[in-house]
Amino acid sequence: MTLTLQKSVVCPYCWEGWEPEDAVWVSRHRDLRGDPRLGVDAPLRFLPTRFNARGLAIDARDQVCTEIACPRCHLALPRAFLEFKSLFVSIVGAPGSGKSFFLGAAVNQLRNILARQFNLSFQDADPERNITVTDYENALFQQPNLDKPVEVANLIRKTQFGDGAGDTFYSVRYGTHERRQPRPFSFLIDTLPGHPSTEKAKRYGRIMCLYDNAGESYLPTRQDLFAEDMTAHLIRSKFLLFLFDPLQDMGFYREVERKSGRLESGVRFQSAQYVVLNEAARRVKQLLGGSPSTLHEAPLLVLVSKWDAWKGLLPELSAIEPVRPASSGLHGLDIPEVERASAMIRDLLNRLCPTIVQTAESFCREVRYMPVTALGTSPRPDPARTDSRGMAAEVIVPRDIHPRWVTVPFLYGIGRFGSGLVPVFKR
Ligand SMILES: Nc1nc2c(ncn2[C@@H]2O[C@H](COP(=O)(O)OP(=O)(O)OP(=O)(O)O)[C@@H](O)[C@H]2O)c(=O)[nH]1
Ligand SMILES: [Mg+2]
Ligand SMILES: [Zn+2]
Repeated sequence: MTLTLQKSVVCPYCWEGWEPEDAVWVSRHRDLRGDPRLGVDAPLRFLPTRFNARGLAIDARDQVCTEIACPRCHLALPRAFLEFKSLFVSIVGAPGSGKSFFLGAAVNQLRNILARQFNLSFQDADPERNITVTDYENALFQQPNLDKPVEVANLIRKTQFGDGAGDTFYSVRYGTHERRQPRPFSFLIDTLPGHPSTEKAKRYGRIMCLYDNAGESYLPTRQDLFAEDMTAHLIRSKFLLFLFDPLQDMGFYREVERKSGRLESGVRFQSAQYVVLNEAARRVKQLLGGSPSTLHEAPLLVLVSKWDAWKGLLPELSAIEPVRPASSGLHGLDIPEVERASAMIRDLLNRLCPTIVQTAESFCREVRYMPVTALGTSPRPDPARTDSRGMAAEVIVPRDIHPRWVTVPFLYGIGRFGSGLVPVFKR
């Protein structure tokens, strides 16, 4: 099979654009070590002059190489990046807002519904890095005993800073200067036979790169030299996801409590969440160099998390995903339904925590609001177990986990920026 290469590749770590022929290769022979960017133990990167019959480069000690790397930052990347366009997506949210749970639930559901309803394959483009998400998925959906309550806080650990195998960044040296480059989770979304786009010669597939930071990276008070490096993906993203946790918002929480009585014990009020969104907006505007009043062009999807706990506030909002069968036998996203939900949630937020709406709408030109719940069922306190603060720990029965609307933000984004991969219904 002949490969069709992209005209230009954008590195998912440093965002430098380059042509596929400029890719450097990663040496295989164990004696070929030492790289100015990645350190003395990293395999040597080289521009090949010899290839084998399968087009794989041969290193200076005659070993056949399989890995390529970015010519600028020297980080290895899957070869699929040479063949498919990428689609960058940033996830922003305060610590504990539910980003990791959401990601685990969304990726798991995308694996199922994209094939079944949209004739698309959804595969790990970088399985090594994606292990973290796979672990989230396993925690949520592969518990050995479906009926034994599990402590929610132990299901998925807090996202850490770090540069181990499954961790969030790489350290790269540019002369005397060190940078931290975030490692996205990456997924190859491609058409399966029967998808309307496969009839055309062009390649429609996309590599979706998801950047998930620890919530702390967005706190303006954090004295982190690298926070800006770690969040520079914001300006590359086609769309931005902001996870807003209504249970960490005093005004919203009080309303939930008023409507549904006592809530879970795990609630923590941290600093106001608009601060996190504001900090993301400030960095985007600073990096793009425009005036602070210019609105950013990428759509912002404000995802109001933990819907299971606040669904009583908007009983008319349907838990059924806004996905409808189309005449082609495939499914499409029902945009009017998404807009209707967005308008309802905007009204609710405007009433209970208007600073979120104001901050979002002074950041991006287009803002949509969506409900999401990774669990679908609210955890309950188990008096027999105590958490680290000595309170009754929150537990959930694995069989009761039913995520809602978690794929909608991705279907919406892929529908808009994935050139025909996901059909949409308009009014
Ligand atoms: N009720 C409810 N609680 C949830 C849901 N998703 C997450 N939580 C709770 O929120 C906590 C934090 O969720 P995480 O996904 O770890 O939050 P995060 O945004 O990744 O946090 P950092 O890694 O600290 O940035 C979890 O321990 C759960 O207790 C949900 O869908 N419903
Ligand atoms: Mg996390
Ligand atoms: Zn690079």
